[in-house]
Amino acid sequence: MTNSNQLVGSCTRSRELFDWVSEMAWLTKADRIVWCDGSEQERQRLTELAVATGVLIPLNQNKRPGCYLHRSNPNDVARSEDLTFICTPNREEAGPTNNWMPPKEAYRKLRDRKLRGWLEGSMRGRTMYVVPYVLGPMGSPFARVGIELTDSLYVVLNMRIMTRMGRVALDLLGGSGDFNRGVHCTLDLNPRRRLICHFPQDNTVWSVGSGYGGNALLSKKCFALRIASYLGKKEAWLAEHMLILGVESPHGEVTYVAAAFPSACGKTNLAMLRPPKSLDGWRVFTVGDDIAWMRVARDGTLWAVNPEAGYFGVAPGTSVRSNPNAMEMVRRDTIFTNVAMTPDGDVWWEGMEQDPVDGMLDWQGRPWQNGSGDKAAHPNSRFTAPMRNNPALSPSADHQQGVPISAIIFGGRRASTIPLVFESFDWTHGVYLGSTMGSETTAAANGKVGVVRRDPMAMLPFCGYNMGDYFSHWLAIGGILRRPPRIFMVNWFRKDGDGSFLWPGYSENMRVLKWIVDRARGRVAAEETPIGCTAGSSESRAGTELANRMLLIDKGLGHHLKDSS
Ligand code: OXD
Ligand code: MN
Repeated sequence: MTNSNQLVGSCTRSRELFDWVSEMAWLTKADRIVWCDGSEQERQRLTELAVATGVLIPLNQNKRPGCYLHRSNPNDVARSEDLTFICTPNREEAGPTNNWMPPKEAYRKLRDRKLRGWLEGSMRGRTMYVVPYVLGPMGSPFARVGIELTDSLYVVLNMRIMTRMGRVALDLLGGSGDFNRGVHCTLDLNPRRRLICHFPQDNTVWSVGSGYGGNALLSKKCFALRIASYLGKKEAWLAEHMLILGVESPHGEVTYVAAAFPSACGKTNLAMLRPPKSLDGWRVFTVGDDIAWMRVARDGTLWAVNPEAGYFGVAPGTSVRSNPNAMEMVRRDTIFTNVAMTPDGDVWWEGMEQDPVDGMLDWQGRPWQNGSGDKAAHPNSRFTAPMRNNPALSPSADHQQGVPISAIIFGGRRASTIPLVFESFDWTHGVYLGSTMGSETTAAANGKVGVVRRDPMAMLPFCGYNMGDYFSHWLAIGGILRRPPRIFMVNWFRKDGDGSFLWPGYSENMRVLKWIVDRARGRVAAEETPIGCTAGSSESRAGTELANRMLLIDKGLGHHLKDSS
């Protein structure tokens, strides 16, 4: 039974927040309510509890200080797109690409006492954590407050890394009632009682039956993309599934680029890219690796912030060659999910480019035999790491106004048809390219992997309203941009007749970025073709020669490329 005294210690000045937490505590019958303050003592206390209850397994603290392993329920390893709903008053608002449920029906299913709603009494014997968080840099006009109520310690500890979490959020909220209301309960992790419901009109998300990141860290896909895209449409801004990076030239000039790729198609790697030696003097800095909130400034330029404070990256395929900065980043303060464990308490995954050692445990904690054909790490195993540990973090990552965007890239995973890079003729054509984009599915979502599907702007699973209105919104934003970023399309994943990747990818993508930056700054000419503007023939010849050379040097690279995150 909830003790209302426990709510008194909440330190919120928001009556609406207090009342809402009380209402949810009453509905779920949580035994205890813990308001998270984001302090270091709290981290230690909750981590100890997570270890004591088997939620986290400590890794070798000499090798990986502050690092832990979590093994999820094997039925709960990826986003559940089929169980994700947009609950708007009418179907039209959710549009043809979203699952739709009327809000009344969703609320009834989850909370109606007579119908034994799934949340009714769902936290009996459990603790309800109140997780206040801020999306966007502190002090930024972009910043928004969310509150996630959850029964999962794993979620709390991940939210600490992924967002600016704790007292800072309550301070920012003050007495206001303007916050995203997120309710999360793992129930019994039964896929038949799993639902992720979004109520854009109520700025609310209710997610039950899953502990997986994209379903359960409500700040991420639920608030920062689905709900935020709806708010962006109402308030004339964009919430996008995009990384943000800064490219610094040898002369110290920095150009910011945002890039949309579907899940597990290389956003984290591109955002953290270390250029090859042959492009000495060029550097890449990460502003964000997954989500961009973008606004048109008074002077008609586009500015972006990363709403998050950490990265929830795909582990397989991450190596010293593919992403040296990520390998350095995950040496400390990282929660690994569903990777393999070595006998000395370190982590391992396919594509790490280190030989597996004897005596490893696979992602489910079972002894793993090299050569058995089974994956040691789950293909969608993840690391959750704070952005401050990224050696390539941009000094502007916490900038209140964000960074000015000069170029936007759209990219899918396509074995054929789409060339390495080309530029749209203008904003409208760029919107057309983004909206017709296709990509092969990956392990980031449940379902078949490797099937080409349309994934407009990499937002198919994340647009919180009608996709047709979303395209109109992009066109309308183009109408108020006085200096629109140039829009490009890329494809790192094209294969030859033998099934080998044609482009080496990873650090060599710097060559493509350089061309994009040079185009955005009006420094190089391009050839107009029916599909758009392409690199002049000398550049493309050089690119093809380079790709061929790389393939000869390392025919085996294609194998690793498949797992890029
Ligand atoms: C992610 C995803 O986790 O897109 O970022 O699935
Ligand atoms: Mn993503």
